[in-house]
Amino acid sequence: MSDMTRRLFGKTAAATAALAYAGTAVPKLAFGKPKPRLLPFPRGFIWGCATAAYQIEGATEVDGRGPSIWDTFSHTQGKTNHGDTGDIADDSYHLYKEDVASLKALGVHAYRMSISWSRIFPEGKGRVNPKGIDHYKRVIDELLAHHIRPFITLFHWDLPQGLAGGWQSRDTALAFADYAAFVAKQLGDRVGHFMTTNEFTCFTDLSYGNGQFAPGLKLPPGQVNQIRHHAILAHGLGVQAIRANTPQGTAVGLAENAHVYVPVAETAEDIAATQRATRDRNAPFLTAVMEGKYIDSYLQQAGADAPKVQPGDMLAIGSPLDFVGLNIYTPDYVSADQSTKGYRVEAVPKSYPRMDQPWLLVGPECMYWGVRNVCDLWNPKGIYITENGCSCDDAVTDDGQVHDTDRIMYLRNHLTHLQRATSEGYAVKGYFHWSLLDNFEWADGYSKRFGLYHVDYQTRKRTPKLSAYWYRKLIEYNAVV
Ligand code: GBH
Repeated sequence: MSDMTRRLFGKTAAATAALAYAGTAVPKLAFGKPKPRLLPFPRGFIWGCATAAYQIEGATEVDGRGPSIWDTFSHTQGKTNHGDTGDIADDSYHLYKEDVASLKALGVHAYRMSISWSRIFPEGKGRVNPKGIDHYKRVIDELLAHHIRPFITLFHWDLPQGLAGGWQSRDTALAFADYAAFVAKQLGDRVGHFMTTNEFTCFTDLSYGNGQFAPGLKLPPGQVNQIRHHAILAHGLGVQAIRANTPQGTAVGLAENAHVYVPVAETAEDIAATQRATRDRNAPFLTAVMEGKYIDSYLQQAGADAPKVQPGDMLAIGSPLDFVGLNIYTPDYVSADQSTKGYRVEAVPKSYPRMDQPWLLVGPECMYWGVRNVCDLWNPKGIYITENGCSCDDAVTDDGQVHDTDRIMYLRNHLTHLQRATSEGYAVKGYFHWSLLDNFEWADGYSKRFGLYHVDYQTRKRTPKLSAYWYRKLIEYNAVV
């Protein structure tokens, strides 16, 4: 034991270690071999992986699929890195059985996937393409045959190109409800969990406000607020449509990348400030969905740019949910202050650690606080982490393996903080890793890799990374390992 250790702990190293174990019953394996020290998750916790249709499927012109705005956008010069498109992607449309085998090898209980709207309704509304829905029945049956539960997202950004005006048009929300009703009716016998939409801000603000995502428009704030309103209206009408067309007990929710606020210090003041920030900064989306209204601070700030709301809209938007899906990647730090808002969101210093993306700030406490803030504010029936993961500079080395110890570091830390949330009794029921396999990372094309499986884009060969091994062990132990 070093002098430093003695000074810090005033005990022998052995005593310090014993203290760390105190109160932790060391679980035994069936054969009496002691398990390593574990941070256990509740029994029945659901472990899964997530993907989205346009990012993995390819086969964009197969079996009658209609074009989506992401086909148009990715084929427009200068919109994606290297001009990459989703034309082939991981070719999961054809290789779905291999993907299910990969899921099986991980031992996951569930798979979150999305449906391509324009495979089902090639023009977005009207004519149905039976081959589209048949494809998803096959994929889902393959999952069920391997005892993997499908969690279905109806909309993950690939809006049918045929819908005039896209999300600028209120009609798109109505078309979404019709699409949701049809899919729910077709798949409701096989699917226990539906999510309406994925990440409002990405297909509204980033798509119509700053032009980074399809359709790549830069509209003024008033129009963007109206688009946001159409998006959450689509969600609300979608919830009603799914409920009306599925058996009792079908769980309906959404997947939202709410801003997550972490208190600078875990004091009562800073914790209260994170709650205020959570409610305030998520006002156009999650707050509106959870409360069925636009809160005053949002309306005041928007002024004349506030969305035009029709009678009945807010009732639909506030439709009760069975679960809230949170896509959590990064934190923002908040402290209490004397302003009228009562909180301050701290600026991010240049030296803040990140994964292989400028926006991917590493702050594993976001898992705990993301769950806690949402529970403390709105007490939803359940929460799923519908996405969490990171991009790393992964490569297959000479030994044929991908040694992504950085992803394991990220995962172990994030899941440790998620475990804190479950151990304190917050109603988190499952976790979906983003992503099962490397895929089309939107405007970043294929340059950013998020998978537990590496994909070779010449051959479409999938190779499990070291993190896949780690995730398999986590699931086996149902504990952070
Ligand atoms: C999720 O978005 C998506 O649901 C998923 O499809 C995606 O593949 C995954 O995460 C990984 O990115 O370039 O600085 O303007 C996560 C939220 C919102 C994070 C858009 C990146 C762009 C930031 N994303 N954001 S920036």
